[in-house]
Order: sequence, then C-alpha cells, then structure tokens
Amino acid sequence: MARALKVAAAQVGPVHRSTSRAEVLARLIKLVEGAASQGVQLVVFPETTFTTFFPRYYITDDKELANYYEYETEETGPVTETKNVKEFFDHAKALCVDVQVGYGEDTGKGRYNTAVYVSGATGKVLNKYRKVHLPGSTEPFDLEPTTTNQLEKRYFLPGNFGFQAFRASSLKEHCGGTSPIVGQLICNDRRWAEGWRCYGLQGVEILCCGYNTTAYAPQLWGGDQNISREKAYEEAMFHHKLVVQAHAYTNSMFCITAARAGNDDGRHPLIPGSMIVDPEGHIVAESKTEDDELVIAVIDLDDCKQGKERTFNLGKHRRPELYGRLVEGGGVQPPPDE
Ligand code: CDT
Repeated sequence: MARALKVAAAQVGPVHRSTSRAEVLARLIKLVEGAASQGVQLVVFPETTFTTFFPRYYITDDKELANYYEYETEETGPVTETKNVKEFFDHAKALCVDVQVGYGEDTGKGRYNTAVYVSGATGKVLNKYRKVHLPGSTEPFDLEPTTTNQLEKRYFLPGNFGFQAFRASSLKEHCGGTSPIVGQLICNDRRWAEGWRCYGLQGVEILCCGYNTTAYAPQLWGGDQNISREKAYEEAMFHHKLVVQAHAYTNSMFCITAARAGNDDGRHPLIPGSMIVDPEGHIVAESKTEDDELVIAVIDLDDCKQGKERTFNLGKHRRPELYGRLVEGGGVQPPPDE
C-alpha cells in the first residue's frame, strides 16, 4: 500500500434535546481516544456533532436556540479555541488525530451549518465548509412540539464557501510524501451530484460527510404518506447508500460518512449507516449499531487512480461545452409540448 491511511467514521448515538454539551463532549472524546488507540489518523464526526439535531424543532425561545450554536467571532477566534468545545479539539491534538466535525456556527453576522477539518499535528483548522443545500422549510408545517420538522432554512444561511478542496498536509508523511486531497459535504449535500463533481474536478481523494437523516418523516419526503416505519427506515438507508456509493464511484474517491444515529427524545429516529466507501463504490466498512461506534478501515489513496485515469478521466472524457444547463439558474425547464 503506497499511500495508506487508517481512517474512521465516528457514529454518534442518541443526543436528546436535554443532553448537555458536557455529556456529548465526553462521548466524543471517548470516540477520538478509541480511534487513536487503534492507530487511526483521521476521524469524521457527524453534522451538528455537539448538540441534538435542533432544526427538527420549532424553537420559539431565543435563548434555547442560541445555545445550539458555537460562537466564532474575531474575538473568540476559531471554533477550536471556543470555551464550550475547546476540550474536544485539545484532545484530538494531543492524540495527533485529524478530525472533521460539524456544528452550528454563529459568526455574529450569520448562522451556518458548518464543518471544520482540523489538523491533529497542529490543532489548526485546515478548511471550513458551510452546508450549501439546506433542506426543508423556513416555516414549520406543524406546531406540535412532538413533530419532526426540518427547519434548516430557518436556522441557517446557505453556505457561501462553495466546494473548495484542500490538502490535508497533516497526513503527508503517512501518505508517501503527497498530502491527500480532501473535500467536505454536510448531509443533504451528498444527494446533489453538483458538489461531488466540483470536488472530482479538484482531484479529491477523500470526501468527508457527516449527517442527520431522519428515519421516519414521510410528510417531508412526499410519496406514500402511509408508509410503515420499517419501510421508511429501509428507504432512507437505501437512498443514503445509493447516493454515496454512486457519487464516490463516478468521482473516483473514497468517502467517509458519519451518522448521528438512533432515537432522539424517544420519538425522532435517525438512520445509522456510517460507512467508508471506496472509489469503485464498494462499502469497505459499515456501522452495526445505532449507538456511539467507530467504523474503521485502512484505505490506499492510490486506489483512486484507476477511476481518475480511466473511466472517469474528467479531462479526457467530459464535454463541458454541452453542460451549460447545469450552471443556469432556475429549476426544471421541460421542452415545449407541441
Ligand atoms: N440534515 C439533513 O440535511 N437531512 C436531510 C433530510 C432530508 S428530509 C427532507 C437529508 O438529506 O438527509
């Protein structure tokens, strides 16, 4: 294995509305310690890792809402230095493990659904990504506190950094002297081919993606409103795996996906399905529970070469002069029906 890395998805089990950050932090630290003790060099954590997935609630109490974000201003410095979560990042640095972690970011000027990639060697943020595709609505469809809403458009602005790949220089030595090229997505982004291809065009070798995917919310998905809970769960898992495996394959990259999983508050189920997928689209490791769990694999980045140089040699086979529609505004424009 010429450019081998040991990587992990850190699946995080139920985090309830009442679960404290201190409890979550202790669990995350246990996961990163477990990974380090097994020689893992990169751990991917879920979307909104430090709190419950709060966009499912219609929150009218501003103080409660404010508590779901990390405050990152010129005064506080990067999230890694902020008092609520610094302890976690300090542990990752002490253990020399790279981490990607998702969180609600409040800059003082705007709120975003964000993920940072942090070097284990230096503790510095190597890249920050803000979720581009925010699912759901601004207004709740049901005011019942027990309802699973999807209010990301209410609580976050759409990401404004685009899909910028970067070199994980922290992993250079482990990777035969050439730093891995890394891309980041957050949850719903993984369902959109556009982001993956932007990363494919930058030669990304490892795509890191955390998520919170509800296992039962037919009112959000459309389709059969009377679907059983079992069938809905199966469908959600099927679509999650379908998009990740297909897009990893068509862009010739590894993908590490990390779930916030399990039944939050006993009534908001989230799928597990944390996995590591190879550039041919195969699942090489996958979670077995709905709880805190490490999914670990050794990956060789040279395995990206075959797809990148042959079937999906983007420079050789793409026909961008014919793809104009992809960057035009608006939605579907069917041909006229004469
Ligand atoms: N967190 C997140 O983006 N969840 C969405 C749910 C979509 S349900 C309409 C997802 O794509 O998994």
